Amino acid sequence: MKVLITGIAGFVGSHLVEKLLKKKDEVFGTYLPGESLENIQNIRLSLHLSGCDITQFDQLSRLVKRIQPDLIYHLAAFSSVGKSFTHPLETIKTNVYGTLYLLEIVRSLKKQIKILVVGSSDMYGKVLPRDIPITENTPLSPVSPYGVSKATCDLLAYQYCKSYGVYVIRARSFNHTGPRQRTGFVIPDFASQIAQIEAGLLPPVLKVGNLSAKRDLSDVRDVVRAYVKLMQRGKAGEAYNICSQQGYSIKNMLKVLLSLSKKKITVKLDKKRSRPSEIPVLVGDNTKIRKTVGWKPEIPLERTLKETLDYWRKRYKVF
Ligand code: A2R
Ligand code: GDD
Repeated sequence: MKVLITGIAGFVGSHLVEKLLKKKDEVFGTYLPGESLENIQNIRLSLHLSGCDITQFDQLSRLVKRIQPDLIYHLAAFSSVGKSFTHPLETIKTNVYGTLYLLEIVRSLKKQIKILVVGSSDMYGKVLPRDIPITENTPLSPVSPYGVSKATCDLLAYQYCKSYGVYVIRARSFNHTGPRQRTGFVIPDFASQIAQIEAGLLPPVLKVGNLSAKRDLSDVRDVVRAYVKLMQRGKAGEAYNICSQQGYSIKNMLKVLLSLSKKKITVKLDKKRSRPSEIPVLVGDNTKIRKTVGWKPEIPLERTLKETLDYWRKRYKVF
């Protein structure tokens, strides 16, 4: 199989490519020219890498036509919900146009190519308490530029499948974390500060944003396993929640991370980390993917949090 991953050097892309190489797939990947390739430095020689800005139709078109992949995992995106509030244009341009261009390029090719479009639970937005856990039929009510962009990509994927017969599978991923996720997301934000405090690089004060939100958090390695299974068994045009079906408060996740450190650390609210509109609860129902694709999460949250903290400890040379 010739597989193309857009956004291969990002957090999820770097875990997905490791999994695909074990399956002996031939992997092609795109990165944004200028971005760091650190996440994939150990496997670079096993891949075909190309710089490509997905907002440039001609670049993307030349690349896909040259590779002629059988499968495309579309991960490249502006991925931060928090930053999307201050960068709405860049968010919409990258996510909506990038996805639309890819769908349009695939539509124009004679070859049948399967695409997995990676969406987000953020597209569900502020759901009513009676709609928790969220199923794939819950209405989309996004409240961030990022959520709007991902809702649009999800609908474009649906329309390209129904109108033009493009084989698109719509993944709706809830929160996921693990080693290599960069700061700007809650777990690396907390874990990187703890590691810096342990290394003596920061005073023992951990800055946090809103701790009352509840999220459904999975391990990135479980999530990439879901992507591979969806590519094998997912139905064209269908949407699938990828989630643990467990709601964890951010406060409790912080408690677990702090309990893994011997340092006495105080917690301080940093108003700059709050958002103009916050989704209080995002917990998904994973019945559909369990029943139709045969996926379930396997890695316990405690292990994910410990391995993420250890990743940051290694970066700051705590050990
Ligand atoms: O932002 P950078 O320089 O790290 O590059 C990101 C890349 N990217 C692009 N690639 C091509 N053309 C663009 N215009 C463009 N803008 C950004 O996509 C990064 O390497 C990759 C996305 O990876 P992460 O930001 O690490 O996100 P993550 O967590 O791997 O998310 C994968 C997918 C995304 O669609 C998220 O929205 C979704 O899962 O949650
Ligand atoms: N980033 C961050 N940093 N968030 C914090 C902090 C902090 O210091 N303190 C509290 N939070 C809260 C946020 O306000 C939010 O309620 C929650 O922690 C999770 O924030 P993020 O980790 O930034 O994730 P997200 O839920 O906004 O978005 C992530 O999950 C989506 C799937 O639901 C991202 O990974 C998206 O790309 C992904 O699509």
